[in-house]
Amino acid sequence: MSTVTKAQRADYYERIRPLHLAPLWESLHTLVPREPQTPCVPALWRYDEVIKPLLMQSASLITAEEAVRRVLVLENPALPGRACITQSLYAGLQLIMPGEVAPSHRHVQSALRFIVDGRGAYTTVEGERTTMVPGDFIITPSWAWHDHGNEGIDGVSEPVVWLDGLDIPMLRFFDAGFAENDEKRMQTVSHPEGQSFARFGHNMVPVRHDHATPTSPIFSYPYSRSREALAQLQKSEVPDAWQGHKLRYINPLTGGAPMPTIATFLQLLPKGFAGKAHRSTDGSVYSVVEGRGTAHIGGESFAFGPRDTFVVPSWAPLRLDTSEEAVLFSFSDRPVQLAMGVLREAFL
Ligand code: 1HN
Repeated sequence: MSTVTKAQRADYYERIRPLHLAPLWESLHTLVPREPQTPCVPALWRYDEVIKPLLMQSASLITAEEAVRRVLVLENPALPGRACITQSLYAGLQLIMPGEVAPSHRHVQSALRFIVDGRGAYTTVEGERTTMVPGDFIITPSWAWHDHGNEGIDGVSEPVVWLDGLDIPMLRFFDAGFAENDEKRMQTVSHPEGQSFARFGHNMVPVRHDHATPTSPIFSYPYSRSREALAQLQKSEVPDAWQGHKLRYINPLTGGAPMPTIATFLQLLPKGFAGKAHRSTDGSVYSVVEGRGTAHIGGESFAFGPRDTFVVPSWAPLRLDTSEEAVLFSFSDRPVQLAMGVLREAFL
């Protein structure tokens, strides 16, 4: 075989290419790398200085109605044009102005909303309306009808912005996406606000509800409740050296993640926290709710403040420091990796 030349191999590759054949031995190492080799890079989007002014400009260019959803997509800088922030997740910042309506539709893709700025908008999911305030985490399950509006609250009428997180790249990967527009612009509200939270949001569930759904029956996890839990923990336990006080949101029917494809978390880092580095195979998107600090991701450092969004690629070491007490929301594709038995984490 030592007499075989590079040219002979190249000639062979040329001959098999038109037959839609490829030599595995040329790509084996990149197909199964020794450790994750993500094309994604870490990045941070500043809200107050960059995103907010640009979103407000978009409002003078297009209405929510015409746009259907007026969103600035947060694209991973290394994956332009692909509408993804990691290989598996989509993220965007959506604006709805007072009086606007984002019309009713449904799709197979699951969505989360994390309210970033402003109050008085609502989303209606399967006939139940939820008013949004900053820090609330809201779910739109797969194939659930949803429309959004902004009618104001307590006399306040202001632009409302939230972070959308969807499993769009996963559905694209499986070529399993369907979508449908509603005949009505807005759904008829058929359940009183707060009904799903009353049924499922208090560590109790209705006795005659016995089937576990893959998506949490709670549409809205209010910030006031989650924040209170973190405040109590801060008084009573030592913060984890890597992640501070970190809780995961659950589907109360299963104890698993609120959505089959996306896990969500809320964590409190005390003022002056200097976290140890950790990494995991689930790349994560973070939204800063309160406080300031620095996220050291791989070899880069990003100063963060309220309403900023940043992305941590798969397997990139993350170290969090704070100069003020900080609260961070985050989401990742962890439930999918857990179902596949491939999730790995390292606390360094
Ligand atoms: C969508 O339906 C929403 O309902 C937001 O607010 C973002 C991105 C891609 C496809 C559908 C929404 C979306 C989306």
